This record gives sequence, structure tokens and C-alpha cells, in this order.
Amino acid sequence: MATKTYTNSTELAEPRTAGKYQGLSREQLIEAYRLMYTSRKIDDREILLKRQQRIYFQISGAGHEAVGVAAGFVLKPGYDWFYPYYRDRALCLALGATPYEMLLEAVGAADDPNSGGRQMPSHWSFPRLNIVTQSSPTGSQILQAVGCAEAGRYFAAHPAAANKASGDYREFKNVRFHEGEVTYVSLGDGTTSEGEFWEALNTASNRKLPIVFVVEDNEYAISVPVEVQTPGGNISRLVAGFPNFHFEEVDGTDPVETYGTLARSVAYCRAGNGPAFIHAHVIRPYSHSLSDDERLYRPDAERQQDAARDPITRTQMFLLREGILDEKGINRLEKQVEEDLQAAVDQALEAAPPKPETVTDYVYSPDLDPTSSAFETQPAVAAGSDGKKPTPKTMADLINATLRDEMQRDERIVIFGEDVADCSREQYLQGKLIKGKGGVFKLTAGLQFAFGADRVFNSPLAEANIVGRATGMATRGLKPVVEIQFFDYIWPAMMQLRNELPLIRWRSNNGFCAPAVIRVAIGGYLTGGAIYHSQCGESIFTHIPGLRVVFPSNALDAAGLLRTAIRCDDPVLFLEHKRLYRETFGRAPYPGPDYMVPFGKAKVVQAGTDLSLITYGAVVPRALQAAQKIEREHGVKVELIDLRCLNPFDWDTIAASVGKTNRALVAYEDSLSWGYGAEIAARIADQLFDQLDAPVRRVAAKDTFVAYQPILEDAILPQADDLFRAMKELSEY
Ligand SMILES: Cc1ncc(C[n+]2csc(CCOP(=O)(O)OP(=O)(O)O)c2C)c(N)n1
Ligand SMILES: [Mg+2]
Repeated sequence: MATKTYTNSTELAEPRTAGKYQGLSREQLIEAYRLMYTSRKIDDREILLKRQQRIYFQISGAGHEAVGVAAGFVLKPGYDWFYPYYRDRALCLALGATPYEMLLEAVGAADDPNSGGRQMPSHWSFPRLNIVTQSSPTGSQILQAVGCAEAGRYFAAHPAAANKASGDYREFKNVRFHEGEVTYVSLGDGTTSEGEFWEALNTASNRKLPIVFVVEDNEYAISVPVEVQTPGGNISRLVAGFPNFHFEEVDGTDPVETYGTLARSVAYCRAGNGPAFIHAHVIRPYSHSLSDDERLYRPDAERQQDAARDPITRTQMFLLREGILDEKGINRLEKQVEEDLQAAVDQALEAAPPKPETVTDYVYSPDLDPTSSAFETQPAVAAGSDGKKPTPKTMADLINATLRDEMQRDERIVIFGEDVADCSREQYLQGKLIKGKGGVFKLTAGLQFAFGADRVFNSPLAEANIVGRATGMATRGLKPVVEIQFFDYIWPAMMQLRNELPLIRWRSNNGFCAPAVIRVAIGGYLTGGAIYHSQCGESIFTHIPGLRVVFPSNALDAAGLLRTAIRCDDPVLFLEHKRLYRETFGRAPYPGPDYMVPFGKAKVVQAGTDLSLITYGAVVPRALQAAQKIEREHGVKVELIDLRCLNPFDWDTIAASVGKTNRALVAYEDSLSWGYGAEIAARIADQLFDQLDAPVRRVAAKDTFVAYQPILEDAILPQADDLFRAMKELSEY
């Protein structure tokens, strides 16, 4: 197939492809063949090992070797950045990964540099080469690659931001960036159907990012052919309208042609013209994986047609035809590859497996413990003007002030999300024509104005885009503090939140980490908030290992916990109750720019002796009201515990309290069944059984969604009266 080239933007940067063989030397062509052959032989050997039950899974890069080697030749390991997918074995070899390192992952060895035995084979992660930890969901790498490219550009514009600083996450995060660096991301033809693919093209195009997208089109996604995935059957045609891109479509089984394509595309990106999109037609000779038999859905004739384009035989024939290697030379090269591989296999089969007691290593940062006293400081409240008492501020005020203070202190912080900017059309701001918005709840108001549009900006209306990009940026060392406008709309980001952000550290065995902060407006009691502006659902996230979850109930805690979230070394979901943003309850004076509350430390809002009430968020003021009433009317003294932080949570405070009161009531705003309180109740029943004088009770919302009509909302969400009733019953039990 001839190479088609078409560019949507200005001029192509100077191609480096002059001369015969697209500028590749004879030595490079031999090296290309050696790498391709090595890649294929590792696959063949792994298939054998799987059949012998010496390894536990296999997925091959067969048929994709030429494009991988071409990309590996053009891009620079440890300089450019890589988000490959599982068929990119040849790319990783070309960048400097060794067969032994790959086999260590296949056997699941402790010394596997990719994951320490945590991930399947062909899930690449080589920190020294800038190959970023890869997962299994198709397409979740693409938005992260976008964030990675954005981070590179940011550090180039703010080099001082890369400096280390002590006392927070920066102490442990080495930032590396280079002028003109390019981010590579690859995916299969089927994966172009994922929404995240389109969300990534959107931002790469809009921001003219230096990122090379490589679609390795083998015409199948397991058994589903390309025409079912892609209307018209050709992805190049569909994406051609995106501005700023350099597009090429190439026969990706031809290493020389593909090298030319990669070289032109990378040059275009390095020169700062924008992103490139390479559509490489490849083959898949070995079924999808060892768990698949393609003969069930592909007739022999089709498979034979593919085989005629096999990049290995094709390149071998090319070397012979061009007189670059003769038959003897080929044989010698192949024999050497096979001998080296045998040695690597022997060595890998001897490698020690990981120790079972290490399974929870690197779920969280081993370097910085956000529950430690280092994150415990006292408020530094200045007197108000003319010596009067300082004005109490709302939660919204103090969150905004904390963001402002931290942005001032740490140039690595960037803020983005839907509507968070003061105004995307900056000329209106500069002309002082408008005041600016700064968030639908105005939590980020004034921050773009103070820190500039490259630090505070609007995202497209796409939640996966927000979290995926934040993950990529945080992997590079930035501290994205992004906003999800309503908890009710967090779900498009769920793949990133469940399978990516909190897993970067664990699955790479501490090779990478992504301590981003995701702020989310959550909760009901809004009178008219209805189904889609009232949701809670925090237990879905506290169920995810690796993710810290915080849920403050008042202004001072919100400020202290947000600062801890920003300075800590783990990803944090920071839940802000909309109803509490501007409530009179829980206002506090500005506590100064260093006020922090450690994670996992509850607050005893009111001490008591008769009953422990464990809660958090907007239930806290309602519980306080009920507790005061029951003490007034019945002399029952309730100990009210505000957890503040849900993962980790403060078991010690709960246990000490229940040990004293012998009665426990757990209350939460979310629907009752399977909610956050279920875990707390289960722990109390399990570990404090001997100390209980009554069953553990829960008060929560009905098992439904929150309705619009206020009468229904009242009936659905837990009210002070419900809490009062439960307290009374439990105290009389
Ligand atoms: C989000 C998601 N859905 C489904 C799967 C299961 N799955 C693994 S690979 C694959 C097909 C991928 O096809 P394509 O993108 O064309 O890549 P190829 O394997 O053909 O190189 C599927 C459906 C997955 N890993 N992730
Ligand atoms: Mg495919």
C-alpha cells in the first residue's frame, strides 16, 4: 500500500527521511530485523511456556513488530514519553527493554521491573525509559498520554516548578522534562470506538499538543472486525477533520515506509506544530491471545492473505533482496537471537517469585504518611481589622483561600474542570469587561485571574478527560487539583477512577505514582436538587484501594484537609457537600496558609457517655441538632463523632467511644444498603462485640434516589427527627 500523507495545518517540519531506505543505514536495517525477530521469538517462546504452564497468560505482538521498531528508532527513550499498549513488545525492545525483563513479567517474578509480578505479561512499565505503567482497559492510556504531553509543555514554560521542595509530595517526585519532547500513545483499531479516544483527540487538537497517536489496525478487536467498530471501515477518514494534526496512513508491516512516516510525524510534533495521527495497517497472525482461536471466525483464505504480509518474512526478504544480509548472515543473526533468548528464559524461570507479605506494599506512598503528625498544625488566626474578632468564613470561602495559598506556594499546581476558569475568552478579563465566573459554585473564583490561564483553565465537558489528563499530569510530577462539577456526573470518569488513578503506584510496584486531587461537589438537602444534583455514593470510592477519600463537614476542616490532600503523595477524592458550602453552621475564620488536618483523624464534635453517633458530611449538623434535643428532653448524652476522612478512617476514636458508651449509631446521607456505614457497623460488631449493650444501628437515606419535590426529598434523606428517634430507641434498648 502506498503511503498517503495529508496535513491539516501549516508546514511540515523538515523530514529526516532523505535518501535510500528513508534515511536508514544498512546497520539500522539489520538492527531493525534483529529486534523484530527477537520480539517474535519471545512471543513464540512465551506461547510454549504457557502451554507448559510455566507462565500464566500470553498475548503477542506478532504482526505489529515493524511499526514498533520504527517508532522505537525515531523516538528517544528516557527523553520522550511512552504510553504503549500490549502489542508493543517490539517498540519496548527497540527502546531498550530486554527480553529477560519481559520474561520476568511473564513468570511473575519479584524482580519484574514492570510490576513486580502484579500485572499480566505485555503490560509494560519501564521507568528508566519513560515507558509509563500500562493497564488492561482498552483506551484508558490515551487521555493520560494527553496529560503527560501537557505536563511536559508546562514544565518547559515553568522550569522552576520542577524543583524539589521538602515537606510535601515534591520531596519524593523526580521531575524530568525536555524541550521538544514528544509523547507516544498507541492503540488498536477496536479501541478507537472508546469515548476516551475521542476525548483525547479533542484536547490534543485543541491544545496543539506534541503527541503521536499510533493506531495499529489489524482489522480485528478479538473477533469483531473493523467495519463493525468504525463506520466506513477506515479510522483515518473519520478523524481527518480534527484541526492541527499531521495525518499519515501507512502499511505498518513495512519497517522502512513506517520509519519514514514516524520520522515525519515526530518532527512535526517536536517542532511544536501540534499532534500527529498515524494509522498503521498491520496483521494479527496469532489470534487475539492464547485464550482465543481465530479459526472460529476467520476463514483460512483470509488468514493466508494476512500471512503474506508478515513483517518478519517481509523484512527478511527485503534484506536479502537488497543485499544487506545474505542467507548466512540471516541465519547467524537468528541463531544468536535464539541463543540469547534461551539464556534469558533459563534465567527468568529461576527468578524468585514475590513474597505474599508484600501484597499491600505501594497501595499508598511509602514515603509520606498523610495520617502522621507532620500534617497536624494549629490554625493561625489573625485578628480582624481594627482588632475585632476575625470574620467567620464559609466552607466555600476557605476552600477558595486554600487553593489560592497552595497555588502561591507550589507552582506545580494546575486547576482545570468544567467552568472552573474565570473566563476562557481572556480578552474579556483583560479588558475588564466582565467579573469572571470561577466555578458553578464559585469555588475557584479569581484563581485564573491571579495565576494565569495556563494554571487555571476550563476543560471540555467530559469527565474522563478531566481525570485521565490529571492522572497523566500527576504521573509526570504536576499536582492537578481538578474539579468534577457534580458527583452525579462523575461516572464517565469511573474507568479512570477505578482502574487507573489509584492503581498507578501499586501496579507499577512503585515505579510511578499519580497523587492528583479530584474535588467533587456532592450531596443533597438542596430542596429541588432532585435525582441528578443530590447524589452521594462515597462508599463506591472508599471501596477502591489506593484512593484517599475525604468528606469534611465544616469550613475549618475543609481548609485543613484540602491542604493535606494537596501536599500528600497519594491520589485524593475530596468530597465537598454543596449544602455546606455557604451554611451558617461550621463557619470559621481563615486559619492561615499552613493549616492542615491529618487524614484518618475524626473529630469528637460533642463528648457524651450514653451513645456513640458516628457520621460525617451534612449529617453532622443534623446529628448535632438531634443530640442536643435528646439531651434536653431525655438527658441522653450522645458522643458525636465526625469522621471527616473516610479512607483512611479513625477506628481508634470509634473504638474508644463505643468502649465508653456501649452503644453505636452510624448515620450517613447515602442510601442505606451497602453504604459507607455498613462497613463501620460490621467492624464494630466484629471487633467490639463484647462491649455492646445494644445492636449497632444505622440511619441513612431510603434505598432510592433523591426526588425533586421537597416533601419527597425530606422523606428520602435522613433528617434530624430520624436521628432523634434512632437515638431514643437505642438509648432505651
Ligand atoms: C474497556 C475494555 N473492554 C474490553 C476489554 C477486553 N478486550 C481486550 S483486548 C480487546 C480488543 C482490542 O482490540 P483492538 O483495539 O483492535 O486491539 P488489538 O488487540 O486488535 O491489537 C478487548 C475487547 C478490555 N480489555 N477493555
Ligand atoms: Mg485490532
